[in-house]
Amino acid sequence: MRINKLFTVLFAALLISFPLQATQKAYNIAVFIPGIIKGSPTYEMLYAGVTEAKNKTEKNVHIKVVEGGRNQGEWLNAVMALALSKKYDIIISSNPSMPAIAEKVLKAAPNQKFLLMDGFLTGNKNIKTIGFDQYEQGYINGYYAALISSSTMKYSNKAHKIGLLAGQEFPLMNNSIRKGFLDGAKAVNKDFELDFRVLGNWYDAAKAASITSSMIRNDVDVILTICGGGNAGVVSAARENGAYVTWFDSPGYTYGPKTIVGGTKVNLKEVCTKATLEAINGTLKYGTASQFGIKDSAVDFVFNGIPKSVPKKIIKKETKLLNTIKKGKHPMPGKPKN
Ligand code: RBF
Repeated sequence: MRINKLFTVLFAALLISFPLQATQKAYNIAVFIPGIIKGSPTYEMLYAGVTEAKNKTEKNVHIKVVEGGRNQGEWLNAVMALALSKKYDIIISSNPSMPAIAEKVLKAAPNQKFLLMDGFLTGNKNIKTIGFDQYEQGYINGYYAALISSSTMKYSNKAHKIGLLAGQEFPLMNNSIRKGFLDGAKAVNKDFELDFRVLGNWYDAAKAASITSSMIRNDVDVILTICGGGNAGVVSAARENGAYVTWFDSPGYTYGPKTIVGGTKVNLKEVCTKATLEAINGTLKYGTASQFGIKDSAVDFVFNGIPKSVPKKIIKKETKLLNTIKKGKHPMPGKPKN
């Protein structure tokens, strides 16, 4: 009889707790991609980072991914619609133009929370930004590009010219990445010049290939490519016309064996996973901006994958540069102050 009673109590307890679990509110994340994921290293890492957080947590997390597409004029309305739907606990996105868009959206949807990677903003209590030291990333990339350009490798010529193809111009591109890239090259030899070109979008691989060919005709022998889906055109033109490419933000060697000779990375995926988990657990510090660089191991050179054609001497010099920067012993007088 007593046992029967115990079972009844247990059964009742189970009945009560099941519906409770089922109705436990899910944490809803909207991932807004300002462009398209495929071919854009930072967006691929953003998506992978949020997905990893969902896999790591025991909480019930839903992710909705929205690609904003090529027309940047449509992004504000797309993010606004996500916020006004009031369906999402957080909107997660990435690129330096997103903090300004989020601020506009917050005027109409003041309770929306944002986690924005690759951007910088402090003082808005709904927005957390996490950025990387792009000057440093440009610098270590440019130093390596100049070493390749000065080498006796097959396609390296005598001219002290390296190139950078950007999808579009924006302050971080001009003041940090482009400047760091040239300053790094000048640390190898002050005669280095930069052939800087702009694709005008983040997808046109055919146009990127034709601009690349023109750079190579202009004696450029190493090109840093930062133009999303356009990167594929840079690699194919460099392969056909005899030049080298360096990659940015993520390891890129597999996209152009022998042609892609180097690359730098940011650990956006790992940092995004950590911040997303904090958001889910309610500990993310909104209103603040985090900035990570080489010393934090958040920006680095990718040694794994360098083709055999690259002289060991170059790899040694790049390793030495990184170690000196990590120890705080490599001055970078041109670095912009935040
Ligand atoms: N980078 C990409 O790889 N693909 C893109 O579609 C892309 N779109 C961008 C749009 C804007 C308005 C801005 C400011 C930057 C964009 N970037 C894009 C650059 C990206 O955020 C980052 O700065 C670079 O990848 C260098 O780390």
